[in-house]
Amino acid sequence: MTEKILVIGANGQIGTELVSALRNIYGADSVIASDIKSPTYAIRHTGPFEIVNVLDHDNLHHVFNKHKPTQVYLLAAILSAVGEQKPKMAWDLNMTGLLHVLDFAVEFKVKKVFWPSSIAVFGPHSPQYDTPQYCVMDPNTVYGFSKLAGERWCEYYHDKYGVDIRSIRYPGLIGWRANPGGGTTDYAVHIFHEALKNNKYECFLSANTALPMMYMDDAIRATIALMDAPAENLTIRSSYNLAGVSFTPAQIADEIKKVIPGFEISYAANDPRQAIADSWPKSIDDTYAQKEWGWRLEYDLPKMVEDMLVNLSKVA
Ligand code: AKB
Repeated sequence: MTEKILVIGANGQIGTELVSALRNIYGADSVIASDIKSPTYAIRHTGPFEIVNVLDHDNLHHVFNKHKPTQVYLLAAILSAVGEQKPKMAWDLNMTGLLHVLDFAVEFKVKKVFWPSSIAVFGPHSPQYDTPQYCVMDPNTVYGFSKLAGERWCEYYHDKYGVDIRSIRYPGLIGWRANPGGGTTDYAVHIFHEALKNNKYECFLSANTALPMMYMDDAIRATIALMDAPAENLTIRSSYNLAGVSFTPAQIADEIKKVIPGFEISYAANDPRQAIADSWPKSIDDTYAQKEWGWRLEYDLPKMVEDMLVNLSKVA
């Protein structure tokens, strides 16, 4: 059967890269990119695009009806930092958008659905190091508890209605092709842009704030690997932990200095994103992803820093 893949929220940090990876695998015409805004340059020139508002039930229904997708990736979301400024809007987008897609997945018999969760589902009472798949979860950001509630809905639709939903708790994602939009881990992308442009960066997190991160190439590979995994191997229909690589702002700055010796980092005090970062795990245990769908990380910190600087300096 030919695949028809609908990517909702295609203009964002993950969507930009995922659409091009999926178009390489399935062919341009099989991947319908969609977003509430006009397409980015890359997406516009490589295949079909639909304007979609996930909160608009009829508009989204029309797009499902028109394309009859076999797979859907729902990436539209408000992230942690912006979510704290617009809590009701974040809850609405992150929840209502998901419920619309889950309902249409049932109605249109979509074969597989992907929905991203996050390390933000953990909270101050979760174990901070090697945070396990199953543990206390008391997220204290709207983004975090919208993702945790979303995970519960995903598992519910799988168990009650047979929706083949797959999900990853992404760490902070770092890539050079697209910018992040409104997260707590965004510093780890901005730092590269500023290092190349100005040789210095003022970080909004403190020097020793460790967070789990992942290079975008690994994140895209993980996403497609999970979607390709045989359904019978997957025991988790909420969302899989993914460890990535954990580091602090001081550690990434030291790694950048190896390539750009004059680079300087300073730290801004009293940024509200510090409290969010402090409530999240410092490292993650992803044993289930390794065992159930063969996950292996490729990019450690030095390899990621080198690849970011090489590629960003070509496009900057
Ligand atoms: C954020 O910082 O909000 C996101 C995330 C970790 O989910 N990058």
